[in-house]
Amino acid sequence: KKPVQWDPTDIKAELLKKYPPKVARKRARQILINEALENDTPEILANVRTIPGIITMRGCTYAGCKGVILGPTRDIVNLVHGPIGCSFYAWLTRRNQTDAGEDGEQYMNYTFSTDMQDSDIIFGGEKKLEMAIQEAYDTFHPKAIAVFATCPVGLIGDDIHTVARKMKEKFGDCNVFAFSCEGYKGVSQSAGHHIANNQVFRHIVGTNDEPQEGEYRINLLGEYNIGGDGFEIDRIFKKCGITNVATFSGNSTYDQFATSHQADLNCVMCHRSINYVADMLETKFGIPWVKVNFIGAEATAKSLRKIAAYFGDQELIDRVEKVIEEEMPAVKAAQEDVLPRTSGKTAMIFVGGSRAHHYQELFKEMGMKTISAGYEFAHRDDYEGRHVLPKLKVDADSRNIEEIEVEPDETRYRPRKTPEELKALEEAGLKFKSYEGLLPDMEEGTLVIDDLNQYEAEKLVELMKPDIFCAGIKEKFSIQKLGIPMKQLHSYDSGGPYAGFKGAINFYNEIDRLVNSRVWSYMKAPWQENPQLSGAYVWE
Ligand code: CFN
Ligand code: HCA
Repeated sequence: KKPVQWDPTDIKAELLKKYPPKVARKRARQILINEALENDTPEILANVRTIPGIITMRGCTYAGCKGVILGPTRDIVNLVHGPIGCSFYAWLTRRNQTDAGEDGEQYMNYTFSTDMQDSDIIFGGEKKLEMAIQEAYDTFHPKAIAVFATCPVGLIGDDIHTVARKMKEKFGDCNVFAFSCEGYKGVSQSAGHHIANNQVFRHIVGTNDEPQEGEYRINLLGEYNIGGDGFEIDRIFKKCGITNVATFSGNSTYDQFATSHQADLNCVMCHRSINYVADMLETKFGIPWVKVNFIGAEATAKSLRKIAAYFGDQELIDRVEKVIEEEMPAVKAAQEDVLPRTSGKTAMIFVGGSRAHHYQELFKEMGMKTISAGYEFAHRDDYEGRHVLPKLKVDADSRNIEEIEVEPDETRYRPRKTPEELKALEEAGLKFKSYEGLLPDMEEGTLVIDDLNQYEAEKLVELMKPDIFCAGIKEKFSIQKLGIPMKQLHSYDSGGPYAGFKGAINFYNEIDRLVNSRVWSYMKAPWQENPQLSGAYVWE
């Protein structure tokens, strides 16, 4: 292939060429040529409705609530009120892993559904829901049952909250609560995260004051144990002597949520999905939060140092350094092995609301450059790397979502550090409520695209020919048919973990195999069979 240095302006124009003028105007604001300069890059339009007719990569509000936030909890029965398809297609496909622990209580492998039929739509489904809750209770006697609304439930007006309340009172020893997370609400999964966070906070967080054991107590917010990521992070925490009170929500239990207000620090991994809980825990219980990232070996080391710096104990600081020293040689060896084969290669990442940023770290460690990336549903603050810009307070997707008022709970409010201590930590470089964003972290001239769609994905690959394309299952096969290796960064295909030190090694090896496999050269992409247009992006 003949190397050509593409001008990102041309690429953008090519992507927009096929659209009618009105669509092109809107998409133009969601496709941005990054200037990578502090705030000089124009604003990106994000968290807005997908134009009907466009085949988006996004999911729905129900997916964000039931699938993303509550799905990975292991001892809450997650009961879907709706047609069976909504349950079936969410059944273990996200690959959030579980370990039943000592109590053995875990319902993740089941799919609980009311299996709504036409007659339930016509005559109402509340009775059926009540029976399903009763059946789940009689069979399993769980600590809690969560009920999720799907689109038809909202349309016919079943009152799931009243049913839940009635059953909770009837049982006495089982918390039953419901989520109005109909798929059509909001503009993406993001609305579902918000709805889930609100209800988890209202119904579970802070309900158990029984003192918890352990030193250096943190909560890990926004880590879902995909491919066992959470297990690797917990392994590292344990080695460092850091107590993880609750993960929101990978392999979590009801009791972990209930006692999470006893932690001293919240570590936020995926800001997009869980920032609401971080804010509410801070307001009500005075727990500060810092942003962490365990994707990438360097990022992992940096995050561990951040946690140690917060607690400030020399013993912890030393132990963290020792763990980094012990883990790094294997990481470096794997890096050195792959670098000659991976350096200079290019990647594209289009996933969710945080991984399109986090995974650039891992590619950098392999000498690879991310030439184009974007989120499906992130908000502008995720792109820009700021926590809730004042002018962004009203999210497009919060039009349907109640804002819950949270007041400081003076009786249980426990300032972890004095304001002076927090200020001193900030001055020493520990930033609270802050995180790096995708735009400032990406290089100048890279293309940042919000809510990429089927058509643009194929066009982008055709024009820029990356060495690897990362997205989800809907994109996988159409991209592979273009002769480009495709890695799922949602479910990790069948791989993982990729977090932490061991995860980084797994990732280097897998990507090395993918970008250097000769199998792709046997494919004939449409532009090879009909070569009117040819070129590749070269990284100088
Ligand atoms: S595990 Fe997370 S990391 S929670 Fe979120 S924004 Fe989804 S399910 Mo898919 S892989 Fe993805 Fe992120 Fe946070 Fe996963 S990038 S889209 S809603 N996501
Ligand atoms: C969701 C879940 C998803 C989908 C992944 C994919 C996940 O948004 O409904 O498209 O492959 O990670 O499982 O994001």
